Amino acid sequence: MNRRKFVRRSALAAFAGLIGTDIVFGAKMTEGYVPLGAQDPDPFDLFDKDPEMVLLNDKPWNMEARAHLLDDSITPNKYMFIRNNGIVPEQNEVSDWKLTVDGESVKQQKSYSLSDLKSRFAPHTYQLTLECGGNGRAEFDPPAKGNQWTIGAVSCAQWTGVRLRDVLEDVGIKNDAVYIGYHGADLHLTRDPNKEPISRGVPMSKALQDETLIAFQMNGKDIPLVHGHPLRLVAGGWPASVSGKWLKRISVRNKVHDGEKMEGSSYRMPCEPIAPGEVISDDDMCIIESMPVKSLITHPKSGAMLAKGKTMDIRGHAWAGELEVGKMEYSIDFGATWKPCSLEKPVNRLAWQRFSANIAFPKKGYYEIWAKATDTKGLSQPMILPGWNPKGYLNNACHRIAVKIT
Ligand SMILES: Nc1nc2c(c(=O)[nH]1)N[C@H]1C(S)=C(S)[C@@H](COP(=O)(O)O)O[C@H]1N2
Ligand SMILES: [Mo]
Repeated sequence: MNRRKFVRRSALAAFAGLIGTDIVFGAKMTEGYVPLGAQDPDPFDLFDKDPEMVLLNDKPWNMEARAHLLDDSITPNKYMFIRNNGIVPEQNEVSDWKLTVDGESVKQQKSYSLSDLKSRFAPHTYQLTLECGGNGRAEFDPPAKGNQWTIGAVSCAQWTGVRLRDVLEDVGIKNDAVYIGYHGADLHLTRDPNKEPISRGVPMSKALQDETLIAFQMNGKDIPLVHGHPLRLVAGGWPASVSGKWLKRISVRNKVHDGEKMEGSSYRMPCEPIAPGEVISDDDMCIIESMPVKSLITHPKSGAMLAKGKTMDIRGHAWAGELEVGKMEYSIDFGATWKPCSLEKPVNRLAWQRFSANIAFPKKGYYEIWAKATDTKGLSQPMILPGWNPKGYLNNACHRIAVKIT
């Protein structure tokens, strides 16, 4: 048999293997053709996502929500954005999953099974805002490479797990501990087992907060595979990149964690503002910690129409990283004047807050509704794009929707 025929037969056999049955007329398939049954599955089905979600990338999988899909107080899985840096791990070995805590600053390395974690530590549940540091990147000019997130890389689900602090206390931490770093089970895109797609972390002060969890449930059920099943770190209010999925190992470090995507321009901002497009040295970049104040109008959907004489109910969510949102306002005159929205307290620290308002419009025509949140330290969202930076992080400009009064 010649080489070409051999390659063709093995390709056919591989396809038949993927599909799970013989391809009856396989010999008639054009060379190079990939049968539908062997192509990547529909990601909306695969990850239980609503078809209105927006797929940004398939290698790796990245998907964002649209503003009106984020209307629920507690984000359901179907509207939760997906941000992967590598390949979602296959999970056949969940029953013997182990979490290891090691590093220079542990007294002695220790491992826990899932049932150890669940039986030996008290469970806690918090609703936690997770926003990708690159949410809003699409608006930067000159453009920043990476997923072109618009506004939908944010979620606020309910997470249940044990406190990282309780586990660290059980392990025994030395006085020189500075930082923790996570290691997940996902594969690097090159499939090189010696490379990690991402390994980030937080300073001890954040690691030891009540709300920093090693979670095993999301919205009262096992965490969905793509969001970190069976175990993930959740540290709300910081760039979601610190919330490590598929958690296998936590290292307690005696220096700032130097894992993948901790250095260079990854998740770091110019310590002092720079001009758009300016080249900046790594030494002048600072690690992003708390996320800035931000908000989203989740109802109505942009483009809504309303009959003249009626008033419009708007609502949405606002959040402010480590802080609370203290004030929420809206404008219908391009930011010239602002009126107050009513604003609820968060259900717990680090959860987003519901706001609402009832708006009257003076006459027929086109309007924009702009929403602006102010944190408890008095910092507000900018009306236009904030400071340009090489990777396009931290765009917290006011969200706007268009409405027509007819
Ligand atoms: N192991 C692992 N953890 C990870 C990532 C990843 O690629 N691998 N991505 C991070 C980034 S950049 C973000 S924004 C969040 C996204 O979480 P989600 O996909 O559950 O919404 O997970 C973080 N944790
Ligand atoms: Mo992210």
